Amino acid sequence: MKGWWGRVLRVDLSRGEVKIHELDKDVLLKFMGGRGLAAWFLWNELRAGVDPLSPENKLVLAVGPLTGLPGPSTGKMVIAAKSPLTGGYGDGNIGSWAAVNLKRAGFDAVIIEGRAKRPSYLYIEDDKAYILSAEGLWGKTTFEAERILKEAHGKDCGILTIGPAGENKVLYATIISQEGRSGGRPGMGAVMGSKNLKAIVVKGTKEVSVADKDKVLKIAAEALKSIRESRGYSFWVRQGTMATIEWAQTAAVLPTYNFREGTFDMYRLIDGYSMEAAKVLQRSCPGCIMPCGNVVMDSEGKYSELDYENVAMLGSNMGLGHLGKVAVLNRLADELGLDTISLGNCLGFLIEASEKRLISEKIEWGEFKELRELVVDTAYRRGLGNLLAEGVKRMAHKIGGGSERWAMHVKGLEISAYDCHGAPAMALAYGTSAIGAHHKDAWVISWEVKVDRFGYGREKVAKVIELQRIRGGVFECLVACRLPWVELGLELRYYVELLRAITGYSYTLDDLYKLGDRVYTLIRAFWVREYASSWSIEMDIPPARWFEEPLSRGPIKGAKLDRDKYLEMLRTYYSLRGWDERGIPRVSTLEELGLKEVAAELSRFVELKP
Ligand code: PTT
Ligand code: SF4
Repeated sequence: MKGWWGRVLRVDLSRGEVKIHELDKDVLLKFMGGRGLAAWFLWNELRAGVDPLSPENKLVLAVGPLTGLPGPSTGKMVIAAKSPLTGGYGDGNIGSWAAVNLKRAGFDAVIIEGRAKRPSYLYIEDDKAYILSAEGLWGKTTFEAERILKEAHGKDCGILTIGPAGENKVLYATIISQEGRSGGRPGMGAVMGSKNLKAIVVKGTKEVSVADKDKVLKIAAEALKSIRESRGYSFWVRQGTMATIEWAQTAAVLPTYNFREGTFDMYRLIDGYSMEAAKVLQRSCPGCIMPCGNVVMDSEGKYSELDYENVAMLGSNMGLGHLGKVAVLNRLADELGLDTISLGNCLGFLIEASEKRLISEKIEWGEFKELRELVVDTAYRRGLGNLLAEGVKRMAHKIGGGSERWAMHVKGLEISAYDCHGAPAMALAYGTSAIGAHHKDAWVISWEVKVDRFGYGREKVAKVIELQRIRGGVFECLVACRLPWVELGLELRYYVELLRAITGYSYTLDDLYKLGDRVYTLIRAFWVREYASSWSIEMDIPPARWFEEPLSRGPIKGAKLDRDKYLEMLRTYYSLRGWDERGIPRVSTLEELGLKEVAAELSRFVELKP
């Protein structure tokens, strides 16, 4: 096959074995790569109810036909496993030289299972892999571990590592690369830690064979030209995702004080302009011509790479209006291997719990010194850090006092940095995202704010599904960064044309949309199988705060969601997706998407409607 190797590397850490096996062509055509392949492996290979932190769980790394080839921002990969935070399907998308190298090493995916007896790391190089000792690496931060491994294996390899948070199985520990790229929000770092796997080092030098090389180069050059000449290009290179702080403030969706408000009085102190003034470096994922890794010097004199989500969650959401200090917390999260979004949620929740006297400790909004200590304690599970390490859903369960109403999560995954008091479609996007409350699958809020702020109509539901197809389906399976399309309007036809030139198959955009629907429905089946009789539509409903406590200030003061109307939207969503009124895929839908065998398996756990 062209564009794929048709090969998977399987690593059994318990037995200390590595094996290579062929991948069925039909599976590749049906699930493509990245999230599609990962979901297919996890569906087929995991027993329902498996403990996510046991050796039985599997960690999948998957690239796609576009990964690492000439094109718009293709240095990305998907990392997936059953999530210890949510108990459902979990994944993340990371930009790293590890992605490019994995493709060049001759594999479409790596499946890691078992648990090593001693701390280990995986070294992959051109068709081969070795499990090596990580004795001297265990306990190191992600930055230290990556530097040591670079010295050992050379600068030309790609490296993924976990920090102390992953080692200590913090439920939202992530995997870090290149001192500022993070992947796997729903605890992929904890899964790696549970396997005693500190790092994955990849070196690849093989040439990927494509169907029409000249055409690939031509389309890639046209796409890059279109990116460079786009209207927003120069501003994007200046501020990247950090421009969103100002937009979110204006739209009153900037998470503030644990999502109590959507505006922050000190937003100017943490916005894209403040970042520009402090910027010392610009980084990017491999081969990207629209770099968005904006690095500032933090208040402790160290480099910290900032993104919107990080700054909103560790800044306004905790009442901290000081960019240098926010940058310290962000850099610590990267060094320790903690997801900034979940961390900012957990800390905001804890401060509110303290304010409401549900815990005895006194923690104030914006108190940097205490927050800094709590971040480190979380990674090591010390004191209150042990509570913070569990995520807001479990924290609320432990603290009680009605705190579940303002524990900001869906399905156990903490909400990303968009307040939804006045954004019903975005609330639905969180409610129905494939991994819990993450914006990656449908960042519908920018469209919603522009087009119809407070409506609950059918066109909003259709828009959420359309975005889930493209963002959660197409980009996650190809695998490529979605930002050239989202931020600079790069037309989707470039991706389709590239895919055709790479694989030689005559894909259409509709084929890719169907792929998106297939993968989304397969992931839904995974969730339902895990939760079986306890599955309920409550799983798709965002936290009570947005329905019960109106915004007390700002341009949309008084805004809150309407529960009945949200439920109506959810019913329309299920119906458009071909799922029943419980949000469970119908047999006819599964069959139509080529998932007949999934229907047979799922019907062992719940009764399926025709
Ligand atoms: C992603 C999530 C995001 S989404 C951000 S900022 W964003 C946070 N970044 C973190 C970080 O940094 N350090 C840390 N310790 N934790 C972090 N948690 C948060 O993780 C990221 C970019 C961004 S920046 C976004 S939107 C886009 N996401 C893409 C995606 O999901 N798919 C895709 N095909 N392309 C994407 N392009 C963009 O990539 P998760 P990255 Mg990320 C420091 O991992 O688990 O998906 O969560 O991968 O290489 O850091 O690039 O305003
Ligand atoms: Fe990476 Fe940003 Fe480029 Fe996307 S736009 S590939 S996230 S540097």
